[in-house]
Amino acid sequence: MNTLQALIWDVDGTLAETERDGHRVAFNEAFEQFGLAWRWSEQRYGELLRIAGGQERLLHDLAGQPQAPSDDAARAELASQLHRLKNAIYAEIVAAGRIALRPGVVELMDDCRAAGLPMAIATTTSRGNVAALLTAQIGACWESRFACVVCAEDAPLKKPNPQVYTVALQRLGLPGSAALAIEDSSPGLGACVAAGVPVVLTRSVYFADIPDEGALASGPGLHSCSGWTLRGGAPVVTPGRAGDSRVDFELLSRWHAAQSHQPAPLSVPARPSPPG
Ligand code: XBP
Ligand code: MG
Repeated sequence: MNTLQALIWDVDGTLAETERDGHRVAFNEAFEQFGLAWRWSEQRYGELLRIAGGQERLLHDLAGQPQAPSDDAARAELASQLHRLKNAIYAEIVAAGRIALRPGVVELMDDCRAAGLPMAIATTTSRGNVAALLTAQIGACWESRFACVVCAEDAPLKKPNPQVYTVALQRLGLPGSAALAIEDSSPGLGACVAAGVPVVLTRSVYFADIPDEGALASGPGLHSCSGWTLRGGAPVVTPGRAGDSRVDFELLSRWHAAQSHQPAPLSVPARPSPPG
């Protein structure tokens, strides 16, 4: 049997709902400080989230903004400056404790610690942003909870490219099949599938309706087993277990073990086309 040997966490959307009230608000504040006239609405930001990576997202949008410089190099420089400022503002927002971890996250982290299961982080965002969020939510020694923390600086090819997961697996010294990832988005799902890491989808606000093709299981959050579906239609919970209990270490281990008995099923989900 293929035993679960590590749990790999995505950050934005999975550990916390950071996008709408964190990154988006910080981007808009950066536009304002730069004297730029446009702002990203909640809906527009949702469309732009199909592009992973804040700077890449910004560059994509700038290409269609009449006010932005027409020269490529000047646009790239503006994107870089705006992104730096956005990250500083974002760090202030999360350091102030304005964005909480999603329900069930801390409990599952505690389960893993109690069970001696190594945890890792694999994210498209920067180390500074992760540190700001987790220092505020877990404490100054947050990093000691993780066997490795792989961020944009370590893996510049953004999800759905599998790089961030292949680097995490290298550092963990594990094949993908021995780990389990928790993700919230289409790019995240695509990265896991391409890296051969079984993945559980905890749907976030901006990715509430995405297809779960390639995911081992998908559901609304770790705080409860209700609303979850398992690949192949297997029962989510085992007999004798309360249906409203949370998604805990034992349940994840069972799901992971069950999928390792199934024939290799994963197909790469179609990559959504960039927003117009
Ligand atoms: C989600 C992302 C990130 C954030 C913004 O990352 O795509 O780009 O939206 O962060 P995750 P940056 O892999 O954690 O879901 O501006 O630092 O890129
Ligand atoms: Mg995410």
